Amino acid sequence: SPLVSRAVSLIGAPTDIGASVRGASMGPEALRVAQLKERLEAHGLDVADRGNLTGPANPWQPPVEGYRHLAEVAAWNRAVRDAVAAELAAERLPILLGGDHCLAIGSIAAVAQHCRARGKRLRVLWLDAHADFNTSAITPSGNLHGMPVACLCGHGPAELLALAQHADGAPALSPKQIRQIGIRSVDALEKRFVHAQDLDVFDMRYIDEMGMRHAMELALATLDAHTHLHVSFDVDFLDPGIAPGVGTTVPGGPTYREAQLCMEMIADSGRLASLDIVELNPALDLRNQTADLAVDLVESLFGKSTLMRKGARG
Ligand code: 6HN
Ligand code: MN
Ligand code: MN
Ligand code: MN
Repeated sequence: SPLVSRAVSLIGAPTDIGASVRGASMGPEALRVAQLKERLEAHGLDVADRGNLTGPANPWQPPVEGYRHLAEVAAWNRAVRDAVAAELAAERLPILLGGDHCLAIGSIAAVAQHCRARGKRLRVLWLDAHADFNTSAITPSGNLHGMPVACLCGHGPAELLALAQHADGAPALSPKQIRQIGIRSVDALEKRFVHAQDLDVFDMRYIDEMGMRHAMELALATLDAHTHLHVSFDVDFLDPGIAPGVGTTVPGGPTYREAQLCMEMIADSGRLASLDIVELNPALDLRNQTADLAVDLVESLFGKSTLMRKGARG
C-alpha cells in the first residue's frame, strides 16, 4: 500500500535479558540469515540495516523483589527507545529485531511519544500466545518479558515507567489503544488484571469460534488516515508445530494460513508504521525454519500477497 512507508530500518537488539530461557539474543542474526533485508527489498522497500544495539550482558540472576535483571532491562530499553525514535524522526518505519519481548517497552514508548508529538492516533496490535500483563506482585517468574504491556499502561517499576511515559507523566499507552490476538496462556492473577483493565483480547477461543478474519476486522476497525499502527509480533503467537524456535511455546496457536491472513489484513489496512519481531530463539529452532517463517509472514505484512491478488484481478 502506498500509505505504508517504503523506507524501513532494521534495529537489532541481541539480548534475552527479560526472559529465563536463553537464546532470543541470537534472534537478530537468525533473521538476517533468513534474508529479511533482501526479501523486503524484493518487494520494493528501501531497507537499511542499522546493525545491533549494545547493552549489558545477561547476568543470569534470580528475581529480586519480583523482577529479574531490572537495571539491565532498563538499559536495553533506553537504547531501543532512542534508536526507534531516531528512525521515526527520519520518517522511516522501524523494525525492532529482538531479543525478548521486554524490548517492546522501549520500542512502543518511542512510538507513543512520536504519535503524541505529531497528533496521530496510535493502535497497537499485540500478536502473542501471552498477554504480557504481569506485575511484580503477580508474576509467576519475575521475567520482565511477561510484563511489557502492563508497564506501557503505567503498571510497573519506576525505572521502566520513567523511560516509557510521556513528559507529563501519563502512561505511554491506554488499554483502549491495544488489541491482543492469539492469546492462549495467561497466568491466573494476570487474567484478573487483564479483565480489570479492560484489555481487548481476541484469544484463541475467539479465533476458533469466529475466525481470524472476524477477529482482525474488529482489531483493525476504526483506523483512520491519522492512525499509526504498531505491530508487536511475538513469534510464540504461531502454533509451535510450525514455529518451534521460541522459548515459551504454547500449543494451539494460529496455523500457517491463519497467520498469513492476519498479516495480509494488516497490510491491507495500509497503516503499518512500526514493528517488533521478538522472542525468536535460534537455539531451539530447527534449521532456522522459525526465522524463515517469521520473515515470510513479515513479507506478507508489507504486502507480498496483496500484490499477488492485484495481479490476479488484473
Ligand atoms: N513472552 N506469563 C509468563 C510469565 O512468566 O510472565 C510467560 C511470559 C512470556 C512472555 O513470551 O513474551
Ligand atoms: Mn511518522
Ligand atoms: Mn510476548
Ligand atoms: Mn509470548
